[in-house]
Parts: sequence; C-alpha cells; structure tokens
Amino acid sequence: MKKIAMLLGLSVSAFALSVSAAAADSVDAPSVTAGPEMTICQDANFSGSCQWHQIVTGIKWRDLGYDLGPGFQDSISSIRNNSNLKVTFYEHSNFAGRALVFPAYTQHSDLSQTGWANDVLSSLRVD
Ligand SMILES: [Ca+2]
Repeated sequence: MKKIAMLLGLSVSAFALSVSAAAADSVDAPSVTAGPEMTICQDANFSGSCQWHQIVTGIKWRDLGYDLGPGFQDSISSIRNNSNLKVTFYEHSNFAGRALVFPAYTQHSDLSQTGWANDVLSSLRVD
C-alpha cells in the first residue's frame, strides 16, 4: 500500500467501513478513495509485478494471459477494485469456473485466504 501510494505520489486514505459478507465471496476490506481504478498484482499485499487499469462497463477479458500478458495468467494474488463498478474475476478463461466478485471500492490483499482464488484467476468481466 505504501509502496503504491509513493509510486503514484498519491495521498491515500483507507475507509473503515464494513463489507457485507453476502456481497462477495472474499473481499476483505473496502479500498481507498483515490488512485487507479483497478490494481492487479502477482504477489500478495499489492506487491510483485502489478498492473493498473481504468474500469469501464463492458470490459470482457476472456484470457488474462492474452489480455494482460502471460505473467498474469494463474498468478494474481492481490486485487483492488477502486472503481464504482462491480468487477468479477473467474477461475478459468471465458468466464468459466468459480467467480470472485469485487463490488465497487473493495479489495483483497491476499487471495490465498480465499481458499481457492490464489494463482488461478484467468478471466474477468465488468458488467
Ligand atoms: Ca501470485
């Protein structure tokens, strides 16, 4: 977190809200109020190799190895959705397998805690 904020020169403040457990499979905490709309990192705690993306309705990335690059297929370990849109990741390409939903302004800093979603995500959609 600090590393990202420093990299971007942003002042980031965390919310202290609670997330409804029913709203998503495994989102651990609300995210931040400033910064890139989506952060995807290969390691936990938003470290390792990361990418930042703008989020718009209608994004359909069927194969993260193709859409983001081969290093982001079956390797993502932390995700922040800092947009006002719902982002859904899938276990397999073409939106197959289990889904991991990130409601607006949510994140998961360590996907290994989900029990299944670490190093397996392969596609995503923004509806
Ligand atoms: Ca990883």
